[in-house]
Amino acid sequence: MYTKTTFGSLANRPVTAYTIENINGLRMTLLDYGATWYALEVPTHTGHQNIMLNTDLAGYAEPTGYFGKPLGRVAGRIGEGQLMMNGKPWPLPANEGTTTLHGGPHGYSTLWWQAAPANDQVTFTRTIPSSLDGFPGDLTASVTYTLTDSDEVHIDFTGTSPEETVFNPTNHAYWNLNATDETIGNHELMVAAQQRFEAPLSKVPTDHLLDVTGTPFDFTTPRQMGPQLAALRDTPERGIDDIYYIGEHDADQPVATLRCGDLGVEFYSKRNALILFTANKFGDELHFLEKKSRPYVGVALEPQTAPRAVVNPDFGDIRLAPGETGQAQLRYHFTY
Ligand code: FUC
Repeated sequence: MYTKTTFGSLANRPVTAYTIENINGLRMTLLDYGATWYALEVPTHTGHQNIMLNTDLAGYAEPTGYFGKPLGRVAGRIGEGQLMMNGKPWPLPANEGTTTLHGGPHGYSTLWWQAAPANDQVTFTRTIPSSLDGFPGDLTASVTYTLTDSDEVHIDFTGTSPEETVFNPTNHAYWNLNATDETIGNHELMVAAQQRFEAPLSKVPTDHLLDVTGTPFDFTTPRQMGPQLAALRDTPERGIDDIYYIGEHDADQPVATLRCGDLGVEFYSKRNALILFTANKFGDELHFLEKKSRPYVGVALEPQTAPRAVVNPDFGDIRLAPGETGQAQLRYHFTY
């Protein structure tokens, strides 16, 4: 069953929320603005507990308000604001210096979507003309969030365009599994990757992979995050904002797991990379409804094809041929 409520209004337009609850009492709430994953509430002894960072509509409308939002057409950073399409440069609008970040200034996260709710899922659809987001080809896109009775959320992305384009979406949910207002320092994290991409201060990755073994970036076996982050406090980033390279892997094995006490999230994806971002510089400029904004207030895990695939096909293929339907799936399994 789903319930539909008016969440608020933004730019004189009503924002609608859809809440789906499964047979175990697990609840997911979505917004049509930004096709946003607003909340995931687990049933506990003392009632429901939301484990995602969420904010108000003003916060979601900020250009960097990526909380729980889908990122597309291309998640991550495209350096020098340009693609190569059939050997020719295709300039893109930039939104971080000369970089095009998370689909650029008019990416998925900034748009209004048409919602089609059903018993256990909501599909958000829309067309994104090339003239709107600056990427090649008019894209017909969908983002479907499904809550299963086996306590999984599946996010299915599709995209198709009459002209050749690029397609590499993900979701930017931030997690904090604490019932009280603590940071993610007490969470235990596993990331099934032995390498991360080297990146200069621009965070646009190079082709060079760095071994994480024995470094504060090493989560190949479950590690408590606090001590790892403390070891990075004197680096320019003061934490983790890195692209882990997972490579080929068994899709039935989680690419990452996050735990805190009785609560856990397992992340499944067929794709070869995962961005791990620990909100290292968050402060008073942000406002979350249930947690005070500060460094490490949440952690984002963003499975995707390695952003470097934009320039180097050795790291994956994100091209979408004319008329072909691009597909990507993220799966989250919750334990509580
Ligand atoms: C992640 C990071 C970025 C950025 C964004 C909000 O994807 O890689 O650096 O801060 O989220």
